[in-house]
Amino acid sequence: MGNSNLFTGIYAGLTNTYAQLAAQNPNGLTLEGISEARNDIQNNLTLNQSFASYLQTNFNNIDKDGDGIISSEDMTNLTNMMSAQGLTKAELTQLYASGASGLSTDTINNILEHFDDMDTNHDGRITQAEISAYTVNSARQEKVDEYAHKAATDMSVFYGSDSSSSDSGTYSMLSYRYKTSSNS
Ligand SMILES: [Ca+2]
Ligand SMILES: [Ca+2]
Repeated sequence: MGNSNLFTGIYAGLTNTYAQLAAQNPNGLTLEGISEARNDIQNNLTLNQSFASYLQTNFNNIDKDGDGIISSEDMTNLTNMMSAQGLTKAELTQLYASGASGLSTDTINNILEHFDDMDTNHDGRITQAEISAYTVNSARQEKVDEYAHKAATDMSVFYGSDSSSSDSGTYSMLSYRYKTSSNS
């Protein structure tokens, strides 16, 4: 997953959908304006209904100053808030399904499956930082597991069995001690 932000497509999708809706409502984007735009057959092919639906159902939260209009400032606050606080499971599920999020099914399933483990501050929201930290930890854990496995394999070679003890000219001091103590 690297350091790229997985949610960039979601922010861009919401912002672009807002821009499209705002352009059709030059006097300000109201809840009614979103509803009309969603029902307007001329928007059928161009309006992303998932993003538009999100703006509609979360209208009052997005319209922080309560003037009944989602301004571009309200949108900036929304994406900044999402970026800082993260997305809920429900938001991820809904916005991923927009088809414009850029998130693969594998990626989203992986996140949803490990959501609670990734959500290290347990606020019900997942941030890019939490996902990155989890990914790094997982990679590290895989290395630890790999190393432990390799070490265990090396150990059995290292100590060998009694039948193979004769063919070894490369015993280390540790194995020499081991053999010595086991023979005494
Ligand atoms: Ca407003
Ligand atoms: Ca969190």
